[in-house]
Amino acid sequence: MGQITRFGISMDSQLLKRFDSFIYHHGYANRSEAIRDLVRDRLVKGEWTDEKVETVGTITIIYDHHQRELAEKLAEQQHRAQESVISVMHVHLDHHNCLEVLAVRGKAKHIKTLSDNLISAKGVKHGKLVMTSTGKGL
Ligand code: NI
Repeated sequence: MGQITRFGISMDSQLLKRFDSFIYHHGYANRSEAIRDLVRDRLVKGEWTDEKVETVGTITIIYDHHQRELAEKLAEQQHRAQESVISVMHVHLDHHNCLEVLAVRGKAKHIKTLSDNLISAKGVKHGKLVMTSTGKGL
């Protein structure tokens, strides 16, 4: 972390009231911490549109492993993108359903392609890409 700089913010009273309600409901100790998080969140969003930046994220999918050839297809996609996949956790939720969480790292477009390929596969019931950051520069 660099040097701390204090600065003032002018804001519409109604907007500030809503912001204070937001920070209270999300457990923030003060406005500064909430504003820092909002700024970081916006910067991370920017990282995912910059082709030069290395991104980090997770892809979560829920699927029925009885679906014909699905497990093989999902494994094939992951092997094809093996440079982006750091780690995979597989949980057998019940007799039918599996939960898979992939930790991924690399160029945003490669990770988005992998995520789209996994989530759109027939038999995947739900999926989500969480786009976060290496943390460098935050
Ligand atoms: Ni399973």
